[in-house]
Amino acid sequence: MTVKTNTIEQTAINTVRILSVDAVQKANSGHPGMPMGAAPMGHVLWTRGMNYNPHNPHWANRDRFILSAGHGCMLQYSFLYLTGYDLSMDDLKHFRQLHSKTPGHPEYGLTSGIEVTTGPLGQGFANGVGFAIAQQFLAARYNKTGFPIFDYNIYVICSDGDMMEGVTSEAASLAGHLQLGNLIYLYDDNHISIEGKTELAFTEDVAKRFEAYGWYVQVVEDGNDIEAINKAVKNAQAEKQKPSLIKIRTHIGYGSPNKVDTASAHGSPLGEVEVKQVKKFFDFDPEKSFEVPDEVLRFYREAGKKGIAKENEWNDLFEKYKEKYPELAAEYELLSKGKLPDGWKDHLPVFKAGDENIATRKASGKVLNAIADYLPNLIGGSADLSPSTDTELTKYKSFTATNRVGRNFHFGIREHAMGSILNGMALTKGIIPYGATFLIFSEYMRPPIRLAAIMKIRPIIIYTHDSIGLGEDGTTHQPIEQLISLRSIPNMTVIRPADANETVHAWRVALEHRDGPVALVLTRQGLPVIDQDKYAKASELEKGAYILSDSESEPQAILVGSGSEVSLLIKAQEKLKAQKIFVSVVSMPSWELFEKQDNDYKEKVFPAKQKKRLAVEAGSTLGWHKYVTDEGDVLGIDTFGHSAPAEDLFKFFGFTVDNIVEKTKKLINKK
Ligand SMILES: Cc1ncc(C[n+]2csc(CCOP(=O)(O)OP(=O)(O)O)c2C)c(N)n1
Repeated sequence: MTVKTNTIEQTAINTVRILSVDAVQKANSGHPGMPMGAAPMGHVLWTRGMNYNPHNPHWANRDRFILSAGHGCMLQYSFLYLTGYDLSMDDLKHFRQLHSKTPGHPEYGLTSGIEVTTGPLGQGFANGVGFAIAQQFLAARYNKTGFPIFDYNIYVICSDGDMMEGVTSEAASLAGHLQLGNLIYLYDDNHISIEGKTELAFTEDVAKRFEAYGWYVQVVEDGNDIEAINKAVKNAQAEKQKPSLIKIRTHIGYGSPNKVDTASAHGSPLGEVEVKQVKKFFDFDPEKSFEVPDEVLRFYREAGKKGIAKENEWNDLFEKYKEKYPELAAEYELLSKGKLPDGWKDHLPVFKAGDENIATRKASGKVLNAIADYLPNLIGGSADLSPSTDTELTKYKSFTATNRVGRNFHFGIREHAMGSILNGMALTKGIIPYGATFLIFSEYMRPPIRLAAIMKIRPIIIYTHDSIGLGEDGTTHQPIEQLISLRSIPNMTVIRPADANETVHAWRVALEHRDGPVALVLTRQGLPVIDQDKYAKASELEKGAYILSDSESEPQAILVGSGSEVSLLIKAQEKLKAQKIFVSVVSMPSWELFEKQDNDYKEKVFPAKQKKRLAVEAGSTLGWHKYVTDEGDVLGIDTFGHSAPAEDLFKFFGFTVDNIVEKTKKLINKK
């Protein structure tokens, strides 16, 4: 702890340190150590490295900044305030308080200038790769000679914790492979995490590891040396082929005489006495809190203002672009507002009853390929399962290191990173990303799904092989509790269509959806196409649940189900009718869409006077009692599956027309 100079830049950096320390102390909670060590690298980014305009945080060509080590968010909040974003000193003083703009970890949509919600370590790191892919795609589609409309970079500050998480390895491996030279990551290498020195559990050579991934790695030995950091950032900006990692040796709690380089600087306030010591160390008044010298505020505000001119220049460029390439410009303007081109829905396929059975995964593939030409921003792929999930856009090429207009993505067998990357893509205006795997492997990507739900962003996730219906692969691959588990995530929309035409409308709903991720849950096995002339129209799917087949007279029971089980319900209804027992059949592809309907509609589908309701779904019974009530019954699966042909499994678990008929009769006769 020897570096002490009194240049304006040093005072500015120390102001950030002290603001962070004061805010954590006032909140009596938070992480002071990380901002104290990382303030110089932040300073370089916000004053020399990044293009941003605090007055328009949505400028399309701004550099993106992600604080993957979200716990250190006072670093980011300090810079946002100081450079002139819509964040006040008062907001800093309300750090971590109810309804403040300065929550315990950065939250997208809440605070101006926060590009993505971070906190679970590794996520921000992997989100950055999604942002980088999206930038490359936009650049390849829209940039023209003399018109570098999209040439921004993605800057990430990440920590030891980020480096230890598995999702980071997945994402870094893919980023190296794809040669995402627009990634510039600064690694806050402070050798300390919560339990103490990182060497307790983490001794690998991170630089060598990233070199092996194909990254351009630079090492800065002194995290206080802003000229060295600046030089490394400039080198990284010049490197267009490889993603950059700048490993910067810092000291957690720098400036705190008793806590520097210790875990006690990580996650709790330094304490009143130590805070005064810190201020003395940096030549600040120990009796004052939240002190920002005028010249420091001026300095950072000036740095922020440079962005206004930069954006103005870009706006002029875009105006000229509009004149020269009116169609492309109009397309981007439309798509970036989240709108879809007119007429795309006219190309949705219609499947005919009587056609041969078709798996909903196959139907989904046909939908995707039918609309791909009309939705140029719909891009995605799978985690090495595109033949099984039917997600290839057959007329289009793959997105690779040398072909950035490709629309098929090969995420590799990296479900977790795929989820996080989709989030980064979904956060880039003008892109609609989708990703696919088997429903069982939603387990490998829950953290990013949950974050997408928190952020209310809309990646589309295709989950196939949705039940015991996948057959012989057996217990490990057969989802049981996954449907209810996904349904339990707030802001998540799960849709499990009953046939090919419901799948068409599931896609329509997903593409028009806002405010949260959508999972399309699809079968491996073929299903009959339900006759839309005889039964209700599949477009009713948008209501989440609808009377697919009404009963001829007052129903004695309601049969409700989703996905592959719905056709069984129709057959059971017919069999019961032959015995003069009348029931209605409700198709319920999405609980969440149904919950959005008004009470009158809900009463129509599930009349209060008819509580003899049987739910049938090849998954956990948990949750269905909400719809069938205590008086109803559920045919589901509350054990794990078995390895066997699908038909044998459906029989074994009781998903047969005869069993449904029997269960319905029992329910009707129950007193
Ligand atoms: C996935 C995940 N696991 C655990 C945590 C809890 N946690 C917060 S910070 C941290 C480690 C801190 O070490 P480091 O990343 O080096 O940050 P620093 O100590 O430098 O602030 C942990 C385990 C988390 N935020 N995310």
